Amino acid sequence: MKNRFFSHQPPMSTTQPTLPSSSREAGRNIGVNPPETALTKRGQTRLPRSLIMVSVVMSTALSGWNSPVDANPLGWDFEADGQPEVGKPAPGFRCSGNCPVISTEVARDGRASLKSVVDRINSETMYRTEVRPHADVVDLDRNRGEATTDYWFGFSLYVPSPYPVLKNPIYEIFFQIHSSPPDGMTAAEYEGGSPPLEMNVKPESSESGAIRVKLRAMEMPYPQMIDNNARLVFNGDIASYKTDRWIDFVVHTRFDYGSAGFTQIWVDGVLALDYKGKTYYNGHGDPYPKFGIYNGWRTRDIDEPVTKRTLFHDGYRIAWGNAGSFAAVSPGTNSARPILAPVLRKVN
Ligand SMILES: [Ca+2]
Repeated sequence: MKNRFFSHQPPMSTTQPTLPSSSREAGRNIGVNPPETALTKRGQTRLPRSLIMVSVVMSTALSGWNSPVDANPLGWDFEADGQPEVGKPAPGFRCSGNCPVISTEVARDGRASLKSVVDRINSETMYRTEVRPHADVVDLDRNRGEATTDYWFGFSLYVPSPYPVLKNPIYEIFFQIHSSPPDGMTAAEYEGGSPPLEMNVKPESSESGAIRVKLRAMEMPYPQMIDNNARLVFNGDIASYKTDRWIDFVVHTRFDYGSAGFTQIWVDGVLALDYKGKTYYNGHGDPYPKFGIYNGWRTRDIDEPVTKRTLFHDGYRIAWGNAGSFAAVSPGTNSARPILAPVLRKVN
């Protein structure tokens, strides 16, 4: 397992260049203004597998997410039998703050994506609209000294314009890996802090900006009692973005507070971050992934002309161990084949 990180073939040279540019563009455009004929054709070719997946989804949903379905990679395309439940939260997830909802305004694949809105004035929670997979669906593991599982996350992000620079700039997280309390400890007792991995949009105009990544780790024993800045092991802009287009991300990481850790991030198929070193908090519980939008608006009454932020996510995949690879989770790779509907990994 230790050698996997070094022995797998470089994704850039194996997957992305082999994608026909037309299929990539088709993936990007479908759902923005989907021609009826294209949709019909797509639906027909996908039908048999879709039916199988729907039956799996229905049986698992009805049984309370405890069906003995075991899948790796896990995937969500935010569709349901080609009939997205617009305005509803996505099945298989739990909301953190406000609920992101399924939308057909834009889609990376299929007809729908997940829309996350934070409205500082009108949202019930003014700073957070995120989802995380149910704990019995995704169960990540940290390195406890012998485990060396590495994880792959793939998703596509759409930043709609205008997405203006804030008068009072603040973090705007669209994907994060969060830590959890040490085994046996309640959330109330937990000295947690900022996420070990966070990915932000940092607007530089209403139509463009930077992808800012922060990685945090702590090697000393829990409780560390140091501030979030002291935990930073990486803090930088890894890529730029433009609004009104899908941006494909692949994150490959191993959660470790020592030398076995690493984090690689590809943006649109280009390796934009290749970090080696500690990636997690010693003594904390297992990590979990979240996405949506999480910013720092803590009061509704501030001098900030921008009152609302909207982001879209689609083509979300998680893979680990031997099933993990760039191709297994990359939205670009997946545009050529059906993405799994919500499935379960764990029994009990
Ligand atoms: Ca979709």
